[in-house]
Amino acid sequence: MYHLLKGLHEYLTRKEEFSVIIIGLDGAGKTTLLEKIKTLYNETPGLDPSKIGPTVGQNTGKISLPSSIINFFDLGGQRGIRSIWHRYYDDCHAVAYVIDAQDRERLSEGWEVFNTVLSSPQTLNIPLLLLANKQDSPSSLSVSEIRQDYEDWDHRRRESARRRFGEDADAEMERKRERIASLDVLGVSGLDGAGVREAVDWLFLRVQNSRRDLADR
Ligand SMILES: Nc1nc2c(ncn2[C@@H]2O[C@H](COP(=O)(O)OP(=O)(O)OP(=O)(O)O)[C@@H](O)[C@H]2O)c(=O)[nH]1
Ligand SMILES: [Mg+2]
Repeated sequence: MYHLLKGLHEYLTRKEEFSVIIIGLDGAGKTTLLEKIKTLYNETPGLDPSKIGPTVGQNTGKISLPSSIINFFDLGGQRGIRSIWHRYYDDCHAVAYVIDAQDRERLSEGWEVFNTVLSSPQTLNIPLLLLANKQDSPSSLSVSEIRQDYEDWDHRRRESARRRFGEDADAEMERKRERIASLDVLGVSGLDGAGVREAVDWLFLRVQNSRRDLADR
């Protein structure tokens, strides 16, 4: 009887698990952000920023929310490591793309890489959040400036594609444009934690909703 009740209790209180990948250029602040998430949500604090070096491979972190568990995979952003990102797309429930809002010189590189993520068919139906990191820094671009910079970059890219290849009326391009128009951008600081809870809430709500949408199909 005890085992039966224990099993029933475990079944009823079982939490759904979701996986979220954190990607973006090297130095964007992904690991610092993940460690801050651990500090905010877990009893054991994450690493101090001074102890964090460039990621070769991946870091993981698990947080427990009242009804769910989220497993984060922070993937190294150096050029040579980016080629492994796509291996995670099929099994993740959401993507957080981190941009360094302070590093104006690398914004275009960040958008180029972001564009390849958006262009991957595997990410098409997965919730995607753009995080404008390092908002603690006075020289960082704000959320609206980051969005504007991305839209300007995307406009230039489409114009140059049109000049080279003619009209870009294909459905693929149209879907990407819709996705960009509805893209959510949140400002965060992995260093001081500003906006981090809002970003986790966003991810949690979106993975729950997309799970429900799939169940309704
Ligand atoms: N001012 C400021 N600096 C930050 C913030 N987050 C990270 N940094 C700094 O940015 C640098 C890179 O941070 P990481 O977290 O190692 O960056 P990463 O994206 O994990 O880099 P890779 O592992 O190489 O892909 C470090 O010097 C961090 O202290 C932030 O929110 N604000
Ligand atoms: Mg890292």
